[in-house]
Amino acid sequence: MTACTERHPAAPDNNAAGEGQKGMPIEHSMTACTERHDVRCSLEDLDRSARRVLLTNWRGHSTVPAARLYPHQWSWDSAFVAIGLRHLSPARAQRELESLFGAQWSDGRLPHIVFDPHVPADAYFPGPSFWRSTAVPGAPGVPTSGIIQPPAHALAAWLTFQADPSTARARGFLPRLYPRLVAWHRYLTTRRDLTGSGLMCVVHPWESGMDNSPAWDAPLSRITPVPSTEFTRRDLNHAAAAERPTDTDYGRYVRLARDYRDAGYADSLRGHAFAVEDPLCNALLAAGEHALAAIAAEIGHDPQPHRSAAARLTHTLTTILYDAGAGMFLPRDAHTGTHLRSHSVGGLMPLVVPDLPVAPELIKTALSDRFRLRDACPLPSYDLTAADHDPGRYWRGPGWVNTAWLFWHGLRLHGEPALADDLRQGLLDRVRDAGFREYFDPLTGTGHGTDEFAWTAALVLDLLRVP
Ligand code: 2M8
Repeated sequence: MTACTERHPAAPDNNAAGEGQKGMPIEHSMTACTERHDVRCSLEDLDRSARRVLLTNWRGHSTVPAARLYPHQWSWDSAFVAIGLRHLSPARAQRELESLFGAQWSDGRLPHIVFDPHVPADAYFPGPSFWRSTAVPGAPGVPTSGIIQPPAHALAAWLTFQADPSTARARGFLPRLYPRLVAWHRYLTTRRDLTGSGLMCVVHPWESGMDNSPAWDAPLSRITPVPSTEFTRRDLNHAAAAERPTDTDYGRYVRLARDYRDAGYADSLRGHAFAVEDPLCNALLAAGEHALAAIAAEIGHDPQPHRSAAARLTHTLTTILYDAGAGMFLPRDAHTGTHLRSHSVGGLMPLVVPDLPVAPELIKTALSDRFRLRDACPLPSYDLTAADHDPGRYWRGPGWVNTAWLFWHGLRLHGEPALADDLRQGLLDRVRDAGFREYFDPLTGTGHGTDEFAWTAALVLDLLRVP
């Protein structure tokens, strides 16, 4: 028996923004299917289920990734959520991004979590009392974390605008967001260019979005873990330990975050024990500069500086992080100057960059035994042939819908519509069978992590609706 994902009661009407496409209130089209079916649910059911997840996770101004495991606003999650939400309510998709940028720091940093003050303090660790952001000059009044996440926001803002230009223009969406996006990219290209190479660094595995990736094992092994007796994990209340990071790795995450906090969130190579030039983040930054060029042109600013920045980033990314032998990009340890020779999905993500000179090579690698694009779905987060590939543990093997969506977007950009369509179909089938899970065994399709996961729902909606 396969599971239809539309098997829970309808969400309460918390549709504060209220508007769906073509003026239709979102909740009018909501009906609940309470059955499990012997056959796959229809695409209409899938669409309805996805909308329900986004309604349930909406908090009046932004969307939580998952009500219990992640009960606040996460940065790159909101970018992906906006990409799906734009099909339901363009205004709400705009608010998703606006509320995130409302918590931007004065140095341009966009925090990885914006905490909801109404959520109990012990619902998530590390919470506001750990990060102590409100005591930092230049941080907003609302509590946030002090680290960042991959810069998917300019791309999301441009896609959101394109869904409904007239609403966006009426709301002044891009003129208000553009300076904030520029400040965000400036923070990344200046304060986070820790080596002077022209690439940004992540200074914590959480910043990469692929937190527990084996790619970080080598630089992380230099970090002394904080003993697990000194903190209380909350994630294990909501997810199986076998699917989450170990206590030792958590202790290292806590050490890095604590040291950053205690240094006043100052950025320097010496100050960061963990510093990595990451292909995924730098690729999103380059793709984001292309999006900023389009945004600038739309609102009457000069797009040329963004085009130049995109070309510069693309060249530097390819020159420094592309490894011809591996046929993919590899992260570089900023302290040792050496590539981290593990094959994670992040190394395929530069396919989102228009004009990438090595797109065919990346696609070939995606089709190889390491990633098996034709039959492993979603694209595995880590090399299927590696001895330590773990199909159920977060970011150490399972496939995620967001990285698969980015690759799908890249396939379309680089003239591979047939492969893109197959990937799209595979993703929809996976979610129809297993539900809106956080991640999936790429070979069996078994769902893992939390359920009702917002970016899975949002990106399914996008896949269903983009022509
Ligand atoms: C996961 O990360 C958070 C920390 O930021 C966690 O494990 O508690 C990652 O998958 C990350 O990419 C994602 O943004 C976040 C919320 O979905 O969860």
